[in-house]
Amino acid sequence: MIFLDLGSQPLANEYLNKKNINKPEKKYRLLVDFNNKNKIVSIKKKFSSETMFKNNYPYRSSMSKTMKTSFKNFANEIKKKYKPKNLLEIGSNDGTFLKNFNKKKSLGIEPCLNIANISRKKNLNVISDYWSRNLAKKISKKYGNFDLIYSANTITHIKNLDEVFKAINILLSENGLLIIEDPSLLECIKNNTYDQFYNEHLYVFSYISLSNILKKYDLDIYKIQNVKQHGGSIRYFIKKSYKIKKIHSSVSLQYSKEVKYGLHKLQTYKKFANRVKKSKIKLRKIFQKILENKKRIIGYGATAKAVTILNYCNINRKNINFFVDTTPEKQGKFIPGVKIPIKKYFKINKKIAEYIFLGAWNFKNEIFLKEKKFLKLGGKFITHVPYPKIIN
Ligand code: DWN
Ligand code: SAH
Repeated sequence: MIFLDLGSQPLANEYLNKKNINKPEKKYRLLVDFNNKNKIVSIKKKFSSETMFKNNYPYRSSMSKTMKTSFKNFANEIKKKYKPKNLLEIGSNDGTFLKNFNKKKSLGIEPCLNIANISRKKNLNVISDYWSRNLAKKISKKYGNFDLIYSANTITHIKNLDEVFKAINILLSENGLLIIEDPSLLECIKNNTYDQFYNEHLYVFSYISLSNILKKYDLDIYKIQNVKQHGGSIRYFIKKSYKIKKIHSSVSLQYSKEVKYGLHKLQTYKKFANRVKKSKIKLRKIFQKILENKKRIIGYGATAKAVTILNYCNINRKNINFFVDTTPEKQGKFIPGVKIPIKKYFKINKKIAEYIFLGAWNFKNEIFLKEKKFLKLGGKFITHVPYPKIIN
């Protein structure tokens, strides 16, 4: 049942350049669906990995200190607690997580060649291919099976989940541990972060929906960790069903939180959709007022998420003069759909703009620290999370 219509959207991460900015852009209707049987929340139009993840992918995990630190800390926790004899990461990107492990005992899967090559420069062992049973069989022949398989913000990007988990079962050792880390649907719905929905996020998992999916593959979640990354994510600790000794209390706690909030009911998503419509009206009003007062706004963090917001709320370069971003692959380009230019990051001061729109709201604390002078001198931030407001 479709519960949210976020309008006609371009593909996020398909940044425009001076050559193609006036050419027609590929667009699709961003419709969000709730399946009342398996409780999965997904976007209706599911693009293939090959369409979205090519050899010019513009996202690097290492562009935020928050993610570098969280991956480093979690890697240390894994080494200490589980002492895996080897480790496979699906969606290893630029190696920000993988580089914390012994290079001879770890392997990354990263289909985007430009990003995979950044990992290879760190002497990491990375295969540039899309996750599949064929690939798993090839890896199994060469490396055998894996004690620990980790995947963050990737499995929700892959259309065919049946293929994903059948391939994982080929490689996961008998007592192996699978850890999946993804944005929490509960946090997304509670905080009205509707920008978590875009073409790469084919799914946004809840414990309820992921546990329903895993049942078909004799895999069970035996522990949950709620973490702050990306506006609130969940780490699911998963083992082969018949190998589980004890289900951790964090699982029943997460289940009851999700049921209490109503993640198993269509009504909850209809209420969310109403809040999203109100959020759009309120955010537009904030921008309108600032412009009437002849103040200037720039954007901070040209995120994939921001593409949804800006195109849904029709906020373009009349409202935001430009975005700053630390990612080399995004600088000098334009945000898809709304065509707002993206500049190389520089320290913001009030001579440039009085307001900053938080595209990367999930890194608010890191950004406020970096721009504390701007705030101290009276600069203000605009955010839509959990509702549109000005932060000073
Ligand atoms: O799921 C995904 C997540 C992991 O990353 C992918 N589908 C694509 C991507 O989504 P996103 O673009 O919404 O992710 P981030 O991590 O919220 O993007 C942050 C952006 O902000 C990056 O382009 C880097 C930039 N940034 C910056 O310019 N200055 C970030 C920080 C912290 C900063 O200080
Ligand atoms: N794990 C990193 C990167 C997440 S971005 C982090 O959490 O920061 C999503 C990553 O998944 C990209 O690097 C993309 O290339 C990769 N990816 C997308 N589809 C994939 C597929 N079918 N198989 C393997 N990796 C894939």
